[in-house]
Amino acid sequence: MNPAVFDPSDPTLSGGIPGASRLIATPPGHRSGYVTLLGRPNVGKSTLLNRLLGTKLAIVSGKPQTTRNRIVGVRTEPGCQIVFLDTPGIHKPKEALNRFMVKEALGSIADADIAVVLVAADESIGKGDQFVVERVREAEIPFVMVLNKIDLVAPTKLQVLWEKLHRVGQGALDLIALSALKDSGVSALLALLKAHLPEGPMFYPADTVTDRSLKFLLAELIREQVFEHTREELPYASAVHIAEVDRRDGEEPSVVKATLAVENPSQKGIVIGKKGEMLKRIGTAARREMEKLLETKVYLELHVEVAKGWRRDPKELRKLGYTEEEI
Ligand SMILES: Nc1nc2c(ncn2[C@@H]2O[C@H](COP(=O)(O)OP(=O)(O)OP(=O)(O)O)[C@@H](O)[C@H]2O)c(=O)[nH]1
Ligand SMILES: [Mg+2]
Repeated sequence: MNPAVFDPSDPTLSGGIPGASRLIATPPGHRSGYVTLLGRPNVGKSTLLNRLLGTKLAIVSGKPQTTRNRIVGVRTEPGCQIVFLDTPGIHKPKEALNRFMVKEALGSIADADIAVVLVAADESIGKGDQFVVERVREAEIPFVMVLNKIDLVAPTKLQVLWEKLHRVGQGALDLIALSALKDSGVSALLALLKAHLPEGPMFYPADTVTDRSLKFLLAELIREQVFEHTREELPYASAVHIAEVDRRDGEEPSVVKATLAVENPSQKGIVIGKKGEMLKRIGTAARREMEKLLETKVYLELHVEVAKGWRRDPKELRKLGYTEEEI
């Protein structure tokens, strides 16, 4: 499915809490609200967001700290609109980029009607998870504990995890075990959220899926392939900027001009690869994903540049879109 993308020039939607300033007429009894998806890195927040929306909106990878920004995903059905917030994994931040990421995640709590705290069944439930629950409790918002990735563990281990989750998640509305990847238990979570949402209006038009710009979504598709194809520091030292999109209909290819920024010349060498092979692999895979999103052929121009130490430099961070104004 090709998600309808938020159009910043649309007068029905404007800054602050996205869309909240101009409300769309809705019938009595309509329910709505903001639901933030929180948890440590790699627990499956973005996978769950995509499942809840029935479309690929957020990028996913097997490596932690994939998501860097808060991403709104809107689910509209008769009588109900849920505005989900996918968030970066909460971790101990070292660089300015990581501080931005954690702020994005923790900041979402204040905007939420309900928080969903995810933990992964293939990892032990520990201090990091406890930290997330404590932040939610502090904010005094209702929360649901989700044990994700249950497809990865034996039933006996599940029992032990479940008991631990009960202790860690004291005060939760409910606990739900699910597999976002295998789409098992996700409808139970949805039903629970709907039951606890307050009555309220639609915040977004029914066909809106996200508040994120097309440029943002396209940049993320390149970053996803960098995470997929490179190792060690490179995924974390990479950022993508889309300079230009010329979107076409029908047979003509859309043109996307993008820059992949890395932190130093040696990373540039690796990401380009021998005879440009690595960059070609990243570009080809990203282009295929872009073609699904745009529903046209895509011509992708992808350049690599060095933005020295960008993760530590607030000015560079802003240039690459890691700024609170972008929310
Ligand atoms: N087996 C299994 N894998 C899952 C499940 N949910 C997510 N994953 C995998 O877990 C990895 C991380 O998923 P993401 O959705 O990127 O996790 P995240 O919490 O958004 O990660 P960050 O953005 O880094 O915080 C990916 O390889 C997913 O395919 C699940 O239910 N079962
Ligand atoms: Mg994510």
